[in-house]
Amino acid sequence: MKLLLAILNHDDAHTVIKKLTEGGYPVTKLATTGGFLQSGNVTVILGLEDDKLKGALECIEKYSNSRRQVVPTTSEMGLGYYSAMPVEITVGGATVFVLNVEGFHKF
Ligand code: 2BA
Repeated sequence: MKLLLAILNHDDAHTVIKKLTEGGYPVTKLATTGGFLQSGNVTVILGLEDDKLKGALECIEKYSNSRRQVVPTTSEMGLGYYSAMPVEITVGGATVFVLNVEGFHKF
């Protein structure tokens, strides 16, 4: 059995979760915050039998989009002056971790 942790872009999360649920994959949704952008994203947890892993990954990949985003940074110009330098970064699609599960219980 595997535990899948997928960090999704907030804008994709609704569709990804809907498609996973329709596909018969059990999903728990967590509201999370990215450390770098300090903005909201969504993490989903799925406990899956090994033969379901591939299908779940394909579904997440299909409905997660990467985006270019401009973020402000500041740099020191000398003499105490600072300049705001926007930089463009690529965020997502999805960041996915797959873990082996040692035990699974429902009490
Ligand atoms: P954030 O930490 O808010 O990062 C958002 C995006 O900012 C990242 O997109 C990446 O393109 C950029 N970024 C992050 N750290 C950076 C840095 N030190 N310098 C320059 N750019 C940087 P993604 O890589 O697609 O990550 C999206 C979100 O997934 C992250 O949000 C974070 O919440 C999570 N994440 C990504 N990699 C992770 C990891 N190895 N462990 C835990 N969470 C991770």
